[in-house]
Amino acid sequence: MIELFSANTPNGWKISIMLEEIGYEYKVTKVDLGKDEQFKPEYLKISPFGKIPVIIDHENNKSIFESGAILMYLGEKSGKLYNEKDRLVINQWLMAQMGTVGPMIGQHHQFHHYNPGKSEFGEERYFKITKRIYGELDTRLKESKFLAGSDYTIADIATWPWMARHEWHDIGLKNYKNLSRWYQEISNRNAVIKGYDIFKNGSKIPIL
Ligand SMILES: N[C@@H](CCC(=O)N[C@@H](CS)C(=O)NCC(=O)O)C(=O)O
Repeated sequence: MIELFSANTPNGWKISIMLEEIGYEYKVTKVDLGKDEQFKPEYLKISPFGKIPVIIDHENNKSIFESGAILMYLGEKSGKLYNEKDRLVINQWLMAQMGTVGPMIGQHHQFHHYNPGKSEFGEERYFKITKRIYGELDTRLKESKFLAGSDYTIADIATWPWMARHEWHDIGLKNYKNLSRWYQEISNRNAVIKGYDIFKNGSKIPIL
């Protein structure tokens, strides 16, 4: 059984979606970020930077932090969504999500959604970068059905949750034809619908 320490955020949804996709038994332990539960000494033992998500694999008592590392672990363990033939390409798109898509769009959330009016520089900078990311993903998805090729993989699972915040971005996902096609196709998957509703309180995926 896998225990997932998480919150209702894009980085958290990545792992509940993956666990639904591979059909593993799991339970979610909520980490209340608003109450700083991520900084409790017990939690810092399994998450040195005080972040969600983390998993504990109770089959072997391993704990794993960093969503990309967790996706790779679950992909290898299950033999699903991280195929050998495309691994080099999957790794690149996964790392691009970890290093660029998530951190940059995360800043856009901070300046544009949570703290508008506090920094014109921050708002403009991350709006522009997020818009560029939309364009870059759209270009990739014009030539490729999924991010790492013809198969749906952990690279898509890592990236889709950031697009599921598209209403916060004010960029207009609909205007990006290939990115919209990809977003819609993944949004229709049962595992994604279930994994998005991580705390089983009826959360629905934002429509296009
Ligand atoms: N690179 C990390 C980022 C995780 C991350 O930033 N998690 C956020 C929620 S989406 C968090 O735990 N924030 C709490 C904090 O920074 O205090 C990963 O992908 O696992």
